[in-house]
Amino acid sequence: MSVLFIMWMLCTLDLSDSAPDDCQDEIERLRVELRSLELRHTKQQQLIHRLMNINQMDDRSLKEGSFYDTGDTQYMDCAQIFKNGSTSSGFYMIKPLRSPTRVRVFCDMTEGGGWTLFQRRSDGSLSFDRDWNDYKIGFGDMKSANGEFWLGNDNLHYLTSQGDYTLRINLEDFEGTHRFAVYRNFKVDNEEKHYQLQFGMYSGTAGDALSGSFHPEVQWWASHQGMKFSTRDRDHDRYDRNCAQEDKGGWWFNRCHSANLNGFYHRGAYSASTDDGIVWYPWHGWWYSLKSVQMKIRPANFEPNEV
Ligand SMILES: [Ca+2]
Repeated sequence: MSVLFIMWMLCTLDLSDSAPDDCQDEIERLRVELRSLELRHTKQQQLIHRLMNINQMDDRSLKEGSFYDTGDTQYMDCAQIFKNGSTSSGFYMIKPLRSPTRVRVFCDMTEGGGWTLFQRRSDGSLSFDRDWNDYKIGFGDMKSANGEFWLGNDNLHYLTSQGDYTLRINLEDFEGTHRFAVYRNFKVDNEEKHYQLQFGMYSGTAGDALSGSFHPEVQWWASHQGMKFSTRDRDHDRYDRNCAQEDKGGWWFNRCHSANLNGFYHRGAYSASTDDGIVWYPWHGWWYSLKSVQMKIRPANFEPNEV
């Protein structure tokens, strides 16, 4: 506007080199240019608003986690859903063969796809220091894409009793390093057998905490092979006191553990009266609590689709 004003002043005072008509033409040209600039500015502002809205929507859907309705078709696990062509990670309904009801689960379609996630730790927002019934039926956030939860021991039994399953555990520390552990032949027995744990051969980068094979001398008390599930109110461990109470979570305790993935969320190196953190001993020892954990299963005979 100031340029237009100066031009108008010069034209009025007739001090410019240009003739008055040229002067008016120049003012008109500048006016048109100014209008066009204002229009472009408005359009850019609208575009910025639209982009900001799209980003907010992305944040919302990421936070809430997407639910995929597969209709009346009954799938026994996430591997079947993946094979049927649904390859996006998110929440689905499944019905394991022996389950009396349908179950909402998070299907992790990364790392080859078809993984049914049964445990997640991500930020310490949820307490895992819970009783037998909570662990039996499951608890936690089954809506957020990164929510913390335990799918439930009954569901774990229904899932793993319908075939040969592979367990994959993904771990991350507070330095941003990722490690994993894979166990073949993962099986969880029923409630009458106190959800007894069985697993086969280990492979991975995190070390074999579950069998305690990292140290033959501690294996007799640190291995989780064949252990029954314990909670603070149901002690089935091999310790004269109560591991679940001391280590603040339900787990297949021995006397007590070399892995405590349902432990207290301490955030990295910690000191406490017991090793109650989110522990994976062969990687960070008993006195380091991990940042994030995912435990998931997939049929052993699953073959990822070739892309
Ligand atoms: Ca005990």
